[in-house]
Amino acid sequence: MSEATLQALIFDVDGTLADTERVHLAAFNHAFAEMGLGWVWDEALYTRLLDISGGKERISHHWKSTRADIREVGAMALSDTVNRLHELKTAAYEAAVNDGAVSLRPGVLNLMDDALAQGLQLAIATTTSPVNIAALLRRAIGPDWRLNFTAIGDASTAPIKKPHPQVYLQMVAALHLRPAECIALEDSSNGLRAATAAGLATVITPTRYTAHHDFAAALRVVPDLSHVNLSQLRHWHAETPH
Ligand code: XBP
Ligand code: MG
Repeated sequence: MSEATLQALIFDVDGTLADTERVHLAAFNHAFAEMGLGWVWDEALYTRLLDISGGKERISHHWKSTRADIREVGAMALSDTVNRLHELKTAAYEAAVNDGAVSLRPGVLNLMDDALAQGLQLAIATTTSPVNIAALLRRAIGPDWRLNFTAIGDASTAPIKKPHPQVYLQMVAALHLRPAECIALEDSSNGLRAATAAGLATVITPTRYTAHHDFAAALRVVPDLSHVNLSQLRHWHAETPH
């Protein structure tokens, strides 16, 4: 039984706070059309591409693995094009979220409120861009959404993306806690591997994009957080060896 008490929850964003990937997918395809690339990612392909964390990394991976002409495009031109595509994609995603295309998954807000009311700290550990987090939480929580979080780790703070533990290590340090005093909440195997590598017990809420992932190392796998309250989390946390 653990002697560490639970003091913080660290939330992933895409797939955990909200089921966002279908909106990310539409935004990628919008950017490809704007640039006249003729690429269209369908659900099946995108589900496979989600093994690559990070939108820019995903575009580069796809380009390198599908387009023989890549060799003619100089490195500068390649990264410039990828950056431009990702800018267009991020703008389209933000506009869609601001128009209400995404809402928080069941139970997320209640668990956050529960945790804050009982003196726990909250943090965010995501691969995505800061503007995407702000759009989602400003709409779901309100203009003061940042006040709920002690720390936010994202693509701007942690360039080495999941499954590397960088963003989780940053958050544990920012919380001034030990990994044993935190629980991570994730939706994907890249996220689970990153949190586990940072020493964090992890609760998984899969989405249709990640239901086939390997979650053997998870503390618990639940359909969503609608049936997970803080005393439940404390109970599971107490079972973890520290
Ligand atoms: C999942 C990701 C992100 C999004 C796209 O993030 O891998 O890259 O798919 O967002 P999370 P960007 O760690 O929150 O699950 O295009 O901004 O990278
Ligand atoms: Mg995720």
